[in-house]
Amino acid sequence: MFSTADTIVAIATPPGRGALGVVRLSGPDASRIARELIGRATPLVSRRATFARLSVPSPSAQSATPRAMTDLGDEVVVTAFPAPRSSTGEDCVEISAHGSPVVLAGILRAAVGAGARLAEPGEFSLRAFLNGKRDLVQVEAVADLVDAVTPLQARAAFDQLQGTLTQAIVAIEAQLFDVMARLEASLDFPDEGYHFIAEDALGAALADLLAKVDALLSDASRGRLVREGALVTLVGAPNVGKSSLFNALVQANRAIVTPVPGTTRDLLTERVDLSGLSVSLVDTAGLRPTDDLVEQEGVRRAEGSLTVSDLVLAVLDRSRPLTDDDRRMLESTARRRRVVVVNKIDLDPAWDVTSVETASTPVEISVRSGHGLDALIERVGAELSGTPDWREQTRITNVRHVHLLEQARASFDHARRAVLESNGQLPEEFVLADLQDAHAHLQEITGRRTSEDLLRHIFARFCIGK
Ligand SMILES: Nc1nc2c(ncn2[C@@H]2O[C@H](COP(=O)(O)OP(=O)(O)OP(=O)(O)O)[C@@H](O)[C@H]2O)c(=O)[nH]1
Ligand SMILES: [Mg+2]
Repeated sequence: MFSTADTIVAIATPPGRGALGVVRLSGPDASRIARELIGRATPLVSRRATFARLSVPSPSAQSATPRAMTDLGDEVVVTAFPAPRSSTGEDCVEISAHGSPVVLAGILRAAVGAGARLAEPGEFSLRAFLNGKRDLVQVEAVADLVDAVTPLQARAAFDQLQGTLTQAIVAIEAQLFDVMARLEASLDFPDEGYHFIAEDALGAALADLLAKVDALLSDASRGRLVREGALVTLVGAPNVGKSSLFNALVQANRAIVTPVPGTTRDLLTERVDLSGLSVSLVDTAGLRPTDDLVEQEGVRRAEGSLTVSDLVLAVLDRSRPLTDDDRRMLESTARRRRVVVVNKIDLDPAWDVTSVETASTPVEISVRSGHGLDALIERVGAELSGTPDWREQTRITNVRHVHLLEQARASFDHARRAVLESNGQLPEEFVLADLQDAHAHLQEITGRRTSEDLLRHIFARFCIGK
């Protein structure tokens, strides 16, 4: 996987037909191969789009048929990006053809015939990383940007691509490096008995490093939520309007809505962008004791979904008196992360919302009039992220990064405790060892220290052509 001596080729655009399709070549022979495909003798002009006619042999061309008859042709635009100013840091050529799968496959085949090798998933990004064009955080951000399904996800990924996380980590590293250098100097000249860093200065430096790591980690849960989304389940007694709310939030007439209690029997799941958060929303059967076998199974599934979800929307109907089913539902969801939703406020109230004891204020809505739905979406975001500012910039979203930062934090904490408990006998060697550990974890985030296994794991989730 890690050979970079050869020239790789892949279709960079999604499978299927389209107005345009792009084939990308990277490696020492990229230019020569591209010129063979368009029958050009002179070198391609660097970074200039060149119109050309493509002629590649069709796969079905038999020696009996005159070749020209079955050749695949197209009008293409070829652009060469010589090393090192290219996305991979190697010689790259992009061929924009019309988005015909037959033509694109023909270009691939012809490129392989001319000496290129089909790229593995993520191999272009891997080369960019190995050639120092991007660090690991940035190549992971490219993958996240491509995979983003909400604008907020795309923005968080783009920020990381621009280096927000990398800069934060580089700043921590620079400070850490200074402390490590002083400790090393103290250890190198033990006879003089001179300490290049005083105990209290060391304690303060470590406290500062910890604070910086904590600041990064503090938006990690929000970042993870932005990147990975959440599971939100609608529960409630029959007929309170769960399916109506589900339809309103997914903005489609997905679930059956009727005045008959017990309409929904099965779980219904839809992915929805709730103000930037990617939420898998689940509609469930109304919770009530029943002899109906089908409904029993529906209730069982509803309870199952409730236990695995990140947030529960506990729906009540204000237009009819609360029932035992409502109370049981409130009871069974009380210890979960939940928002109590009071529906049908367009009708006359049958009970007072303040009479129900809930940890946080219920959100009053009417699905029929649309009243309160925006407020509900805000609450879902705030409740899931634990902050009303969940749209703020998130510097860290990836679990791998969070995990490594937590390890770095543990090493800093260990070092600081050793300093605090030293009583004038500073264990410089141990503190230095802890700081070296922390440094190693930080370097693993940006990829300055990586194992082949880790790289294999990261790039395996990329698609071909990336
Ligand atoms: N007036 C009024 N009626 C509503 C509102 N929301 C839902 N309804 C009505 O309430 C009835 C039940 O709605 P559903 O969405 O099917 O309720 P549900 O909770 O999914 O019911 P089950 O699937 O049986 O558990 C339907 O007749 C809806 O039109 C609302 O905000 N105002
Ligand atoms: Mg329903």
